[in-house]
Amino acid sequence: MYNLSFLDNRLDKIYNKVKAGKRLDLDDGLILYESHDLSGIGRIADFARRRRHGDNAFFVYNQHINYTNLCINGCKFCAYARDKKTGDAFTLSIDDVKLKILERINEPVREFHIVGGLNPTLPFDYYIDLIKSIKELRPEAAIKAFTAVEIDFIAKIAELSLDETLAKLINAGLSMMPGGGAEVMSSRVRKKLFPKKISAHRWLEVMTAAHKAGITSNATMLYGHIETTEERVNHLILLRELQDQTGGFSAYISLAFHPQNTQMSHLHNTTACDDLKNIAAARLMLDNFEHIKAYWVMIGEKLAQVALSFGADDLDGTIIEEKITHMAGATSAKGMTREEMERIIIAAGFTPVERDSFYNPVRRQN
Ligand code: V47
Ligand code: SF4
Repeated sequence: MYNLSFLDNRLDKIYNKVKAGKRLDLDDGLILYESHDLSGIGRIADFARRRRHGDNAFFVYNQHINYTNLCINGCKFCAYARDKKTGDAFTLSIDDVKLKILERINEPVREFHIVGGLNPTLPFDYYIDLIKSIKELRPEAAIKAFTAVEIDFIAKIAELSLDETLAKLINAGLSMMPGGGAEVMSSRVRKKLFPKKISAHRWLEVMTAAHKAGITSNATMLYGHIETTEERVNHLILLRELQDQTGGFSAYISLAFHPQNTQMSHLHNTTACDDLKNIAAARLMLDNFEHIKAYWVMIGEKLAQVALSFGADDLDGTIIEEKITHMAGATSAKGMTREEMERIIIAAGFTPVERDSFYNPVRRQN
């Protein structure tokens, strides 16, 4: 395992750095994305992955709740949002949310993943009640809710500072934040695809405030649209720098762009090679992130299984009702059972470890 040879000899230098625990730089990141030695990149990422996690592969028993699809941001890559009350626009009342929780109350759900659009008709109390009512029904489960984009919006609605808003949400039961909304941290891409969304600077500022307030969060990158390789690598470096400062990121997830039903439907879906490279490059560039997810909803169950040998150590969750990617044409299942999750992990040669939101093992299958 320790002596690897590569088709692309530029990978020798990268492997030597990784073995010595030295940090990769922008040029190394560019090589990882540009090289066609896919198996070589994968083997280096697998080395780094096994050094941290051996053959453990994590997943969580979770439930997604999308509380509204009304959104004022109009991002061009989004198939989920509606900008006004049309037939398929929705906002869940607190009772609707409770019903969704009660429908699955007999299942061992350990995490609620709650995200939605920026809906200006919802008052601050809605967000507090949403969290409190879930916590009342499911005190043992963690609530991972609201991207940095939503937190910024909720603070404006509440007319409170970022710190005050976070404190109230945490007091209501918020225990973690998902990593969405970062997209690609480039002002060029932002201007073209999501000009109304908060800037990269603000996304990082919200995450810093959340970490300082004592909660962890995830981080993402949306790739496979108009971003350059350099913009991808810079994005990873920005995440790494923040992680150096706060240590508050728990996992990184690369999000493969799905073009169907978006304003960019002329673009192609990402390829398997690009999906795997994104996961491997993240494992190697993000040397201070413990967990790299292969989000099976985006890349499909089969490629997610392969991604476990390309640097990923986590398959995210069972989910059951995913909307955001499926509205943009995802062909993966809408959910997986615990048994399916364990089956694909074992078939890939890894040991399934069911975890909670904070990566404490809750069930291990040997
Ligand atoms: O913020 C929107 C992205 C994100 C599309 O933190 C799209 O554990 C692809 O962040 N094609 C939501 N992506 C998903 C997300 C996430 C998922 C799973 C786990 C976690 C976590 C976070 O999806 C959005 C946006 O960046 N997105 N539209 C699309 N057409
Ligand atoms: Fe709104 Fe998020 Fe969709 Fe952008 S990606 S339009 S912020 S729901």
